[in-house]
Amino acid sequence: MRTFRVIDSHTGGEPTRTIVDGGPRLIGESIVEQIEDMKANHDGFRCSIVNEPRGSEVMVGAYLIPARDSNSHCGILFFNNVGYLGMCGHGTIGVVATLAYLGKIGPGTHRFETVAGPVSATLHTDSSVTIENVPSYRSHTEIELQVDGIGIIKADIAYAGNWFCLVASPSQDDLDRPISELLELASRILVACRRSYPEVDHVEIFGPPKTVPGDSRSFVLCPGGMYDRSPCGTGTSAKLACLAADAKLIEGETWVQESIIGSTFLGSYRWLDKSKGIVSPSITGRAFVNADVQVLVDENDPFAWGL
Ligand code: PYC
Repeated sequence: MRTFRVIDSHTGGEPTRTIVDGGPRLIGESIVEQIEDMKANHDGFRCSIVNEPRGSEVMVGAYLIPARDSNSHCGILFFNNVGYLGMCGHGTIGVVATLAYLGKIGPGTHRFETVAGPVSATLHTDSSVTIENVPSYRSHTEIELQVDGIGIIKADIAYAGNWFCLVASPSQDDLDRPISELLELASRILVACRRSYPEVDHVEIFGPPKTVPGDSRSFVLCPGGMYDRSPCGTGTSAKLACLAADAKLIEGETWVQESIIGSTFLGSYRWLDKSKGIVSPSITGRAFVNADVQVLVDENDPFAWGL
C-alpha cells in the first residue's frame, strides 16, 4: 500500500490538493526537467491525486518539491485532470494557506519556483495572500476567430504563466446563461483559437460585474474542459496585461475580478517593460484548508491510480 499525505484547500471555490508527503522523487537539474520526469515516469501519481474516483475534473494538484534556489521556500508542480500547468494563481494561494496551516510559514513574503518561473506570495495577517505572478503580456490584439455556430468574434491572446484567449461576452446577460451553455461556448472558442494559436489552453469570457466593487465578471474554461470556480489567478493576470496595454487601468490601481460563482480576486500590476507591454501582475485572494488526509493506493484496486 502506497500512502501520500494531501491537504485540500479551496480558493474562491476552486480546489487545490497539495501533496506534502509521499510523492515520487523526481530526477532533473531544474524544475522543468523534474516536471518532464514526472510526465514521463510518474503520470500515474498525477492521476491518482486529481482524477476520479479520489479526485474530480475540477481538482488542481500541487506537488511540493525541494527548491533548487536557496531563496525559495519550495518548488511547486501544478497539474490537473489532463496534464500539467506552468503556473496556477489560485493554486499558489492554496499552497500558501496549506503551508501556514502546517506551521511551515508565517506572515511575510515567500518565494516559490514554478515551471513558468519564480513567483512570490505574501501571506497577510488576515490570512489573505497576494501573489506576484510571472511577467505577463498580451501577444495578439483583437484577432478575429471564426467560431463554429457563432461566426466571427474578436479576441486577445495573452500569456500570464498559462496562455489565454480573452473574449468580451457578446451580450450583457451572456454570463447568466447555464454553465453547460457557457462551457459549450468557451469550448467552441478554444477550438477556433487553437487552429491558429495551439499554445492557448484557457479561454476567458468577460462580462459586466454583478457587485458594486466589481470591475468585471468572468467565465474561465480550463484545459481539462472544466471551468474555474475562482476568478483564475493567471487569467486575471492575463486580463491585467491587456488592461495595461490598452491604458484602461493605471499602474498600481486595483481591479476587482469576479468569478462566475461570485468569488473575487483583487488585481493590480506594475510595469516591467512598458515599451514591450510586459507587466508584473499581483493577485490577492484567500484560501481555506478543508481536508488533511492520507491517500491510500492499494495495488489490488484496479482504479487505485485513477481513471
Ligand atoms: O488560478 O491560475 C489559476 C488557475 C489556472 C487553472 C485553474 N486555476
